[in-house]
Amino acid sequence: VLLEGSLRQALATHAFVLHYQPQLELNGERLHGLEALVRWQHPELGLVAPGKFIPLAEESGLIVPLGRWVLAEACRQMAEWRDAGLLSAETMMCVNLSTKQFADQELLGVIQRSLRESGLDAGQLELEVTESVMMRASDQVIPQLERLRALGIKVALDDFGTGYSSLSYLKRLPFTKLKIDRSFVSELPEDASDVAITKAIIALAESLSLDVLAEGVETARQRDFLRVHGCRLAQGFLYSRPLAAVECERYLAAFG
Ligand code: G
Ligand code: G
Ligand code: NA
Ligand code: MN
Repeated sequence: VLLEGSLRQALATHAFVLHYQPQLELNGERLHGLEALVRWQHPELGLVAPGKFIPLAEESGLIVPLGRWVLAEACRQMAEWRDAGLLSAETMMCVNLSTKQFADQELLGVIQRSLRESGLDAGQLELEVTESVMMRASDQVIPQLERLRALGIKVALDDFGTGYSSLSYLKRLPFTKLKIDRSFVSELPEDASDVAITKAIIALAESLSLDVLAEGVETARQRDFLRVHGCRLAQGFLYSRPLAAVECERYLAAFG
């Protein structure tokens, strides 16, 4: 079992790595961005997926120092690839933030330091939050999001449609992108409800002037459906699984 002690030790021994999953424009298939996804290089278990340790990291509060490392490493890597000419200054680096990190008073300072130390432009950083963040949308979250937006950082609402959010939050919170959860994408275009829900989310994004990305795109039929219905961006195994840094470098080099 994965225990808090070993998680703490993993942080101290730098046993975490980031993988990167490409996000593409559906029209023309240009690279839009990379989503950073953390893995744990466990001495016995090998590469451990975040689903196995992020919940524990959240419960124990270790998500805060782990999240700081993720932010610093993602920014550092992105600036390195930019300087090597492997991607443009418009390509986004997308980093997942858990709700607990939003309660961290130092979050803004941590992000600013990651940008300053890496030399990455704030406009190239996007934070992904889930709808659970909006449950706390009262006092802390809105000002926190507004400060991030004021720095030029983008904020995506992840796994959209699966949480307990009210649509009124979309009006009040300064998001820049909706990510359509992959549970709505997996049975496109056969499932009539998923078709209706996906079209509705795309229309909602458009009318609120938000960018929109479909997650979990695995087939050409899903891609074609999304493209025809005006979804701008996609991410999924059809394009690429999440890649280790060295693999991602090769992917970027081949992309041109
Ligand atoms: O890579 P994988 O599909 O196993 O990721 C599962 C989930 O783990 C992702 O959907 C994401 O929400 C979460 N996750 C991955 N990396 C991070 C991270 O760096 N920070 C946080 N808070 N969550 C992450
Ligand atoms: O939304 P979140 O950040 O939690 O999801 C990212 C996770 O989804 C990653 O762990 C990644 O491995 C997984 N993922 C990415 N693309 C696909 C896909 O096309 N199909 C499936 N089933 N999972 C995917
Ligand atoms: Na995400
Ligand atoms: Mn997601």
